[in-house]
Amino acid sequence: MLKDVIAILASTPDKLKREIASMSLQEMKTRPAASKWSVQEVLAHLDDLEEIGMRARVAAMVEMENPLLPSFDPEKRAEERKYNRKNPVKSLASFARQRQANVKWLKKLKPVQLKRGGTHQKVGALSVEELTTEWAFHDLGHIKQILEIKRYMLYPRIGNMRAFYKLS
Ligand code: NI
Repeated sequence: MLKDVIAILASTPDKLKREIASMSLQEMKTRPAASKWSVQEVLAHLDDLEEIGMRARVAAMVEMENPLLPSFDPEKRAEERKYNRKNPVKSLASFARQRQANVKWLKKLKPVQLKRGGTHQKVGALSVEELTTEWAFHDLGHIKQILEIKRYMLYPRIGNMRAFYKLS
């Protein structure tokens, strides 16, 4: 049941740990561009959203009849919750703890529960299955973002080979 999705969700904390293992605190705090998040901010975001963006929404759909799932603005939350002051190692540890519990919980959901639904304030109807899949999709996007930050870090050091690459 959603085996591929659960596998992604379960593997994300270790993937993140591996990617940041070689980074200094300063590197993790550095934004690759003025408008792009640093690794520190990405990790704080994942830690912060694990409950309100994901677990609480899935739980509401399982426990209630077509609940309204409130929307929120990630950029605004990043400012309010001061993501740029969070300790990235602590954020990752907290995210990993939550994720481990959530994977265990998700594995216990029955097929009939996966079909239950709710209404997202902005995008409308959603099922447990869709939101759980989006959870994995969201993970991969942020892993990709961290890889991109690491590419930004190497870019100035590749000399004339820069001509072959354009950073997005
Ligand atoms: Ni996100």
